[in-house]
Amino acid sequence: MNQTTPPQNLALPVGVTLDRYIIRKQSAFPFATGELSQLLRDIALAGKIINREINRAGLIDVVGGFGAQNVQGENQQKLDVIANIRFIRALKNGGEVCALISEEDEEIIFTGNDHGKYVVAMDPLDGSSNIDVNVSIGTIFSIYRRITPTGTRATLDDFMQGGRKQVAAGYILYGSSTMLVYTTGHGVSGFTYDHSLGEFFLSHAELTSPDNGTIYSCNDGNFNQYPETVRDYLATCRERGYTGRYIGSLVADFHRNLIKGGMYLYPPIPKAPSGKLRLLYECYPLAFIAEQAGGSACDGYRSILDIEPTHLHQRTPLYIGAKGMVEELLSRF
Ligand code: AHM
Ligand code: MG
Repeated sequence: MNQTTPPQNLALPVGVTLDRYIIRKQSAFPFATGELSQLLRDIALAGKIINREINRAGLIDVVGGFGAQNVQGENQQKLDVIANIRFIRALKNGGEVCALISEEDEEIIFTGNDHGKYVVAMDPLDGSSNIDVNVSIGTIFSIYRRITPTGTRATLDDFMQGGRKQVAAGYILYGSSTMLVYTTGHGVSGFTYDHSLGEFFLSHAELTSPDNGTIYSCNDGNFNQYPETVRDYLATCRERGYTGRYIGSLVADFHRNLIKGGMYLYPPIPKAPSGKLRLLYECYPLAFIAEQAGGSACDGYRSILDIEPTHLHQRTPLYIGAKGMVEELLSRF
């Protein structure tokens, strides 16, 4: 190799820390005051803390049911509660967020920072049924600039702006490695956590979804209850010899499909007639990322981002992933 020419990958930003990357990209943010940058860094910090708790989950008595139920009537795991507390604390301390909503809390949580310009919708620990079996789980977040005047108390309207008004969205995947993936509407970037250094490093400078794929991800146990259109589509997938992969952690299933090419499906079923997943803090943020990566997300009729929100914990059917797969399914409805 020519000694004076650096290897090509050294010329790329891959390997830069998340903090440095966010600061460098700040000028591309819609409101480049530095507050959104700080907010993203606060979320990353909370993610590191949760990552530590998850890694210790087998060692200390944090695994298992907490006894309480969340607003959807599901048993909360202890780590759900811990993750919720960690995120709320990080966002309160940060000062950029005036209010947030969480899957774990029925009502809006006010941070006390009425001068904060942003509101956040989050699922602090998704895929919680996988916690106590050491399977990948994730955090999902969505950020809006508030529409109510700063200095006043945030209201429901700040959260009801619709998916297209998100200024940033992302997820943290606690998997075989921990990754933070986010978008501010200028493509999708992925960062991998280095435990020994305590830093997220840019590992996926520009995440793009393959145009098409051969992986379908859904709960096969619900197959007979799916709408006929979905059953027909899945039958076609099987005839074509596609691969079925389902972890049961939305972030992990979405992430795999984003890298490899596939579609995640959670159709309406009798026990969840509007679908299971929540629009504001599960579907909107992942749909924003999917579209930014060149993929697609719909509820069977329209883009997820075009669904009008009506309440904080609203649910929707979700079909998300490679554009070609989502479009083929959509064409059958
Ligand atoms: P949760 O928010 O209670 O963890 O539920 C969401 C999860 C998703 O991560 C996952 O894809 C889905 O629920 C699995 O549901 P099911 O067990 O019905 O297949
Ligand atoms: Mg969830």
